[in-house]
Amino acid sequence: MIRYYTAGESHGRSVTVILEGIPAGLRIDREYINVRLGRRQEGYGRGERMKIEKDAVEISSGIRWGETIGSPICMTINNRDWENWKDVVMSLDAKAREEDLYITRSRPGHADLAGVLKYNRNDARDILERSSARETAARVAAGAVAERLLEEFGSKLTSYTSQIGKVKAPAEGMDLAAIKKAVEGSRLRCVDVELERKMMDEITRAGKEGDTVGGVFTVIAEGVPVGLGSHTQWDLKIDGNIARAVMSIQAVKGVEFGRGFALASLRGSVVHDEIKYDGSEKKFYRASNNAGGVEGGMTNGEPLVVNAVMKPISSLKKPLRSIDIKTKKEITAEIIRSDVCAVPAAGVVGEAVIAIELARAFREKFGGDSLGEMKRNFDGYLKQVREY
Ligand code: EPS
Repeated sequence: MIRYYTAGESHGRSVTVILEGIPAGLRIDREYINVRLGRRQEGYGRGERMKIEKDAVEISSGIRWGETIGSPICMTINNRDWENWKDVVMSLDAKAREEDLYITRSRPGHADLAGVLKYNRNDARDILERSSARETAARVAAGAVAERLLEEFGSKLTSYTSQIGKVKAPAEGMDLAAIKKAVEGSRLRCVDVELERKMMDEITRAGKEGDTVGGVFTVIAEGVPVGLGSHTQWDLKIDGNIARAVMSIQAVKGVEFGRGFALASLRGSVVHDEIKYDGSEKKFYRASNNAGGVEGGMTNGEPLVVNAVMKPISSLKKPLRSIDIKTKKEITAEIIRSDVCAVPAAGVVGEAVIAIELARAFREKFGGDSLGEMKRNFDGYLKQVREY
């Protein structure tokens, strides 16, 4: 089974991921992972921190001579900023403690308050360091390996920014290749140059006002075979597992498949995707894709389309009212260096976590300790579907 754990604080030495269950014999190099790490760092609206970091992965296990060997893959991304924090704020040494540095003015919308109460801490830094979206660098590294595995089976993914604030930029009528081409040169991973400018204006305005702005990112996967996931048990349903993975991305507050919440106001007769059959390809397909590629907890062979809402970041330059956790007095919340908008980065993370969920479903369905074994099983299944 594919599973992973991350570790690391935002201003600690590094973030790390241990990824298990990738079959032996998958070719992968660091550059493939680093390109994706670089993408996660981009985007108009990021703060000063991204000028400090230049994320690159160090691999300490699981890969030998450019190939996976079936053992857990351990990957680390060092935090360059740690140099500025290691002696005092993030020191491991008890003698470095400075109570004057405690963060007690918890930010509305952040993990600060629930975290200090739950873990019985006096300094919200003990919470915010780990709840920080810095952790997502580790998930992108794991996602890159998963994406490499999916490539071997003809499945491809990308993400784009479909909304920033009030500006919407759908990729209607565009396939994955066209989306990929459009977003790679864009500072917001937006498919339309004119709308991208409007999105940038939204971010500039919010930043000038000491505010933040959220949006929606979309992840699309093509070439996903029919039958990943299962209708037979709640925790085998692929949409459930993908939704959980995407919801776990920092600041995501909603996930939908295909037309999602818009389906509420439509009749069944216009919602459900009619079934067709292509005799020459020997393939069932759908006349539309309102379901976003999943029915009954299983992929149906159409592109997987997932949208996720990212709330505006909760660290504000013009802070909201709050209560000091020490004095219990009304104050304004802590002002912390942060981003004005990180929706494009969240899209790259969305891509990564969905790649991991798809890879997990592949491994569950096709088994195999080596890539060759997995491919034989996959080819046998495709034959069964074709000859149905
Ligand atoms: C974050 C705050 C900012 C972001 C950070 C997430 O960091 P800092 O407090 O150092 O300015 O830049 O994101 C990253 C470091 C990253 O790599 O994405 C937060 O509070 O969540």
